[in-house]
Amino acid sequence: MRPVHCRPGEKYQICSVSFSIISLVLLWTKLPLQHQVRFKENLYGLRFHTFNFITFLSALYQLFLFLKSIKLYFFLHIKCCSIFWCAHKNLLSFIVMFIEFDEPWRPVTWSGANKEDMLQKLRALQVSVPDVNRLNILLHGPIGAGKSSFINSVNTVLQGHNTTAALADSSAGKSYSFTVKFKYHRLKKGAPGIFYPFSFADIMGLEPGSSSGVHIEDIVHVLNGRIKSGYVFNPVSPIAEGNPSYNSEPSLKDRVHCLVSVLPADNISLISNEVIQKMKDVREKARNLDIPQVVLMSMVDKACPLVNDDLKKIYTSKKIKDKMKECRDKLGVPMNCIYPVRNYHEQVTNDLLQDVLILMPISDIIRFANSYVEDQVYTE
Ligand SMILES: Nc1nc2c(ncn2[C@@H]2O[C@H](COP(=O)(O)OP(=O)(O)O)[C@@H](O)[C@H]2O)c(=O)[nH]1
Ligand SMILES: [Mg+2]
Repeated sequence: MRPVHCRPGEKYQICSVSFSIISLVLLWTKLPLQHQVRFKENLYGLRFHTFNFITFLSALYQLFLFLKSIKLYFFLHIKCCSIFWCAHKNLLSFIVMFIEFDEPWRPVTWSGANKEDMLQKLRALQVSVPDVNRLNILLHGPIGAGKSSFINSVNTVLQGHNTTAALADSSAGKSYSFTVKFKYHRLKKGAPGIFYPFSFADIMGLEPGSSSGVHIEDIVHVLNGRIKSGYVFNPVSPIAEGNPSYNSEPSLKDRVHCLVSVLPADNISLISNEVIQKMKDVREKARNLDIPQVVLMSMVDKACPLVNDDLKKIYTSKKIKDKMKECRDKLGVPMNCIYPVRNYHEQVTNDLLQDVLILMPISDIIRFANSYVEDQVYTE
């Protein structure tokens, strides 16, 4: 039998069309990312990842080349191919969404031993001042930022299973605040009736307009410990002195010992200037009282597909760093006060990476609060 000989151009066409078919099949079947063709390039210390988009583009381009060049000579294929390769490379540098740093810019030990170590420190914690039986942490921020979810997440990490300490609102519209009652949430510690020496208050969300959301004066009262647990916020007017929930003689144990501002990473730019200004005002009042402050950036999974895929990339994702810089600029806080977190909101079982990421800010918040209490008593 006579052997079949292909001309070089034909060979290229066969390769080209096979590549197109494989790429389109990969795309069509939506295989998990790790099974897909990935192109990686190193440029100025940044690693570029290309996903479905590039696979799709190259498949289309190869198909186009094949159809167009059926009647052309081989050298034309080579030329088109090099043009395609240059275009491909340039395109890579424009896909900023998937840019990743080679090394994490904030080191994290993602091990079970580190998690246990942080948990152990929290279990062994004792407030430095005997008169203060527990540290009060106040969370504030726009509605739907993930404040209640963060309290639930901390509880979930400490208990080791799904919890609902501060009910999170899952209504889609998010036009009103779900948390109206002022209440410090205590977190159970092993045996019945025993609690961790710290508690969280998740106040009604900050909303634009003076007649909605919690009144700024009420937040200042909370900071000073003048509002008792159980008070229902009135957005129109702040608490009156004669109110039974008004504490006219607050002591150090009633005050807020750490203020936590919560911002959602996925839509920081959409938060109105009015709400940001309210948050800045609260922060200023807290600063005047020397209360330590921390910023939590929630919804990191929604903001960055890389992080949604693998939480370990939280400090290598350029997108997350950019979002943190946006928080820094909006609120005027240094980067070392900002912690990105992914709350437990749909999972019902604990995840090591998520636990470590939640324990990092919590350990610092508790340490800052404890040293604030200590400073208030022992300085002077
Ligand atoms: N994807 C994602 N959703 C979150 C996260 N944190 C909270 N959520 C969801 O966002 C919505 C609002 O959260 P919530 O805690 O009630 O916000 P709050 O108004 O600040 O207390 C809820 O549906 C949560 O399930 C997060 O880190 N990632
Ligand atoms: Mg809430």
